[in-house]
Amino acid sequence: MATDKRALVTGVTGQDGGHLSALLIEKGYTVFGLIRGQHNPKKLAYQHEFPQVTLIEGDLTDPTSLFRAMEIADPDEVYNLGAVSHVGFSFKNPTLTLDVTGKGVLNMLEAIRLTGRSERTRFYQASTSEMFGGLDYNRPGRGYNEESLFHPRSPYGVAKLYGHWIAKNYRESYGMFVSCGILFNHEGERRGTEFVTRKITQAVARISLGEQDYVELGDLWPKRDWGYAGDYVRGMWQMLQHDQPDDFVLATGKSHSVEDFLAAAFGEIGVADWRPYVRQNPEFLRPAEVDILLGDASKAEGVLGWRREVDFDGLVARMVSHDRGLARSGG
Ligand code: GDR
Repeated sequence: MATDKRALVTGVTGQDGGHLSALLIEKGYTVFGLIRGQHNPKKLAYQHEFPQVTLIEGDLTDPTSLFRAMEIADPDEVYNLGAVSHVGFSFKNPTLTLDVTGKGVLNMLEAIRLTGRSERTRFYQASTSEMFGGLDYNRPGRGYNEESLFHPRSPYGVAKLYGHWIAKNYRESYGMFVSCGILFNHEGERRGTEFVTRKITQAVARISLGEQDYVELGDLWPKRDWGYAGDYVRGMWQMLQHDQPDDFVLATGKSHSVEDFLAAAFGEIGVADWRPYVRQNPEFLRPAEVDILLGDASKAEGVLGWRREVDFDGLVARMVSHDRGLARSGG
């Protein structure tokens, strides 16, 4: 598919950045990625996988670097995926989280506006189901949708809520094409091993080869609406191709506990009783927990025609199989 479009992706070396880079390259975009730090250990692997992408050194907390990135990339579309994105980490680094995950959105929007690109450049903001908080009083039976009440439960969720509202404010104040994807948890083989799903599938793979005895986790009862990241980046792209900027929930409409994920992942290696392989470590407990997340993606399905290809069982099978392959090859 030929296009002359140019895209700038922040958080390009993260899970979604990888999936989105592949999608945009396939669609013929000229892709630029913002990369942070004097020495970023992820840079080499990213460049090896995506040599077509031009990396620009910059940081969401440094507005001048974002102005520079705007001049170099001159993008039709900006996907703001960069963030401090680990909820547990955000409790230990709340100020950094605010600066990157919250104020970083404002810095990026200002870089678009003040370099005269408000009319041309479309902006995607990576909003999150963590803004809802999963509490009894605001938890709809059919799942959270775009109208649901927010009640974030972590410094990460609070910072993301600022990012969400400043993005909407720029849409309303300056008429910019700004769309927010309120994405529920999305996982896969590119997921960082600090997140619970990949931590489990990596451990299951190693346990199956006798290389690890058990995995240490926090609470096992929280429930999440887990989808496949590859399906979700297609939704991000669709949001920016739509004729109107808007907000959309992406979710599966099914919720599973961490225990359910453990059972499914150990099931993949023929282990019915996973309990002997799991220990609780208080280090992984959070000062406030989000109990249950369930999303209702009817709007994205109806308006954008968004569809998912991978379900919960398919997701777990895919991740375990990938991690077994990696473990066998010594990865
Ligand atoms: P989450 O994802 O906080 O939902 O945010 P995560 O995988 O970190 O946690 C999911 C649930 O598992 C529980 N848990 C553990 N979590 C981690 N990371 N490590 C453990 O050892 C562990 N044990 C139990 C957690 O307490 C939680 O209840 C993710 C991130 O990608 C966000 O950036 C994104 O916005 C949301 O998903 C949607």
